[in-house]
Amino acid sequence: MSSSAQIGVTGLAVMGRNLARNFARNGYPVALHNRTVERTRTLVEEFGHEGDFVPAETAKEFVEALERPRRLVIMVKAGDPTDAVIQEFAPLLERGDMIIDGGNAHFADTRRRERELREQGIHFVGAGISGGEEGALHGPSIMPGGSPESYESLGPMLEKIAAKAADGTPCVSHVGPDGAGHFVKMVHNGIEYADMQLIGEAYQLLRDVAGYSPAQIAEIFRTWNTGRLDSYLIEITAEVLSHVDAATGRPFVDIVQDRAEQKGTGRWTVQIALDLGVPVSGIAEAVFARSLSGHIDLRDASRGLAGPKAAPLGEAEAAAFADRVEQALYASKIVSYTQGFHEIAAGSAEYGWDIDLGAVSSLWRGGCIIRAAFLDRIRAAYDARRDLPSLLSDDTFAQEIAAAQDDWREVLIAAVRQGVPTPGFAAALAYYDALRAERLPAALTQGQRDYFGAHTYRRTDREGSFHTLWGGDRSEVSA
Ligand code: NBP
Repeated sequence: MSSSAQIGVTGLAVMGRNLARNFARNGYPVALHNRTVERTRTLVEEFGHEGDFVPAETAKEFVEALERPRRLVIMVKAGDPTDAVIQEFAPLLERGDMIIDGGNAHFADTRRRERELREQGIHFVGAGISGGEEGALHGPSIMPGGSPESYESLGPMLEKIAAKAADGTPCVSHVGPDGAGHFVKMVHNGIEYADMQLIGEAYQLLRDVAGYSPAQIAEIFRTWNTGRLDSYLIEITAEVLSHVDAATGRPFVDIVQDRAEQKGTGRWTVQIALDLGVPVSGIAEAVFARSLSGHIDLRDASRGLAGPKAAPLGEAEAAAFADRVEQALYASKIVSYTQGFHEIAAGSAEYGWDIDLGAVSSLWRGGCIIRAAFLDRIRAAYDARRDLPSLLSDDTFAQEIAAAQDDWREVLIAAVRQGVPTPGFAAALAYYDALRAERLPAALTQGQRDYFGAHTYRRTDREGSFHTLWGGDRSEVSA
């Protein structure tokens, strides 16, 4: 077999197959491999005409088909299958070759794999890929980690197959060393959870407080999609809400069971945020909201609990309320992204990745699920000040929230009055109010901790740690 392929893909289920086709359609000869050979054969039979494919049935044939340094993309199920594939291929590779893992790996696994392979002189690139099967075929958002050297070799190819933002920039760039790419992909998914939860809350408010039908709400979302909320998720929300079930003639949204599912990455975002001490309360509420929706027995047992008796708004008030919901949604979205970028900054500091947050926002402008016009503004905020402490410190965002906050609060008041659960909106506002507060009750918490556990506290007026003798004469001692 000739060493003719510029890149190889092993793992040819939906994602790998489409990614391989994407490389081939862009003029790169692609070696193909899959554990079950049938998938390789089917791909060549169905799409062989799309480009230059080099099918291989064994690992050895596959590796031999690749030009050097070899670029080998793994698109298999994350976890043990990825380790199994690495163990199969690594002994066949040479120093300078590259293994690119495009699966949804946990960044800690990517760090481990990168370290182990580096010892053998092999570059391991953990690349977060977002956009599902359509993205893989037509242009995903790609978040590669690994060594800068590997990006020099891979970058031009990835830039060719990646989605392009509206200004033509490819949605790919080197995120940072070892697990940085998969970390950023993980936070992307956490933000995606939060975006979806906030949209869900907006829908529920428009339905239960304003009294709109799903079709009317679809129109409202279509209007919002022409403004600052312009995004893929708002666009598809309108499509889903306007869809009518053919079997029953009812709105599609009413015939779908209200139990949301989740994969690992949203949960990981929250778990890692807890480890890093980053308050991603909006993302956490989104994960918990999906979890709550799935506790059917608990929900069945609780349906009869008392709720408020408020009536929906009248027609005249409903339109004004919809405008307020738009403000609340936008302000809450700014907070979700603020929290997500805080987590990336914290991960970057913890692991020494030096991630450019503005560049990350650019990566998400096309191809991925959270693509949105809004990301250009985040880019502008970080371009204006690379060490921005938080998106809320950016003048433009701060001014927008200032303009939105009265409506944001009114929407939450209405939600509470009507008994509509809005954990995402509420968490976002609480985060905002907590950050801008002059004083937090953490002072009281410290007093309690000192009382029951002699945990000590710091004073506002002097340096040092102190303890009050609560069980004695309540005098203060230096600790
Ligand atoms: P799956 O996650 O369903 O994995 C199926 C592939 O893994 C098949 O090629 C299968 O080979 C291979 N595989 C398994 Br399972 N165990 C293996 C083993 N021990 N050794 C070798 N190969 C093994 O595929 P997918 O949905 O295309 O996703 C691929 C990756 O991309 C995953 O990590 C996923 O999380 C990630 N991702 C998916 C999406 C999406 O929208 N689906 C989006 C972004 C990222 P076989 O054919 O022989 O069974």
